[in-house]
Amino acid sequence: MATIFEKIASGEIPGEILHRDSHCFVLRDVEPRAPVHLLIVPLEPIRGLSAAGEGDRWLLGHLLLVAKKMAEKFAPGGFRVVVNDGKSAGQSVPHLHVHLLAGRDFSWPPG
Ligand code: DGP
Repeated sequence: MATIFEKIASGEIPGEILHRDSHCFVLRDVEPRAPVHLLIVPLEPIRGLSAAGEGDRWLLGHLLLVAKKMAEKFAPGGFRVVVNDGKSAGQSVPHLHVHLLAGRDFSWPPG
């Protein structure tokens, strides 16, 4: 079954796309945890980081570089990048995505 992110990428479900290239797209998180909360999502429906392999090396780097590019535009004061993987980490959508959070101070370690 297609994930919510595949449906947004295909246009089946509407979503404001802030960036799109041939490998990924970026949208605002529907449940923002910070004033800036973007999701960088690969078009390839990899279940999560733990399902990525050696062949995904370039794509994984690309996702981080797109996060950096988005941060230059939306998060000039600093940002945090998060990848949740699996139930205990709170992953709710089984499609790899990078959270880009900014616009407030973050505690460490994260909760
Ligand atoms: P995670 O918990 O790491 O799997 O993050 C999934 C995020 O996806 C979560 O913060 C909420 C967001 N999300 C879920 N459904 C939608 C949707 O339909 N649109 C958007 N923009 N975000 C969604």
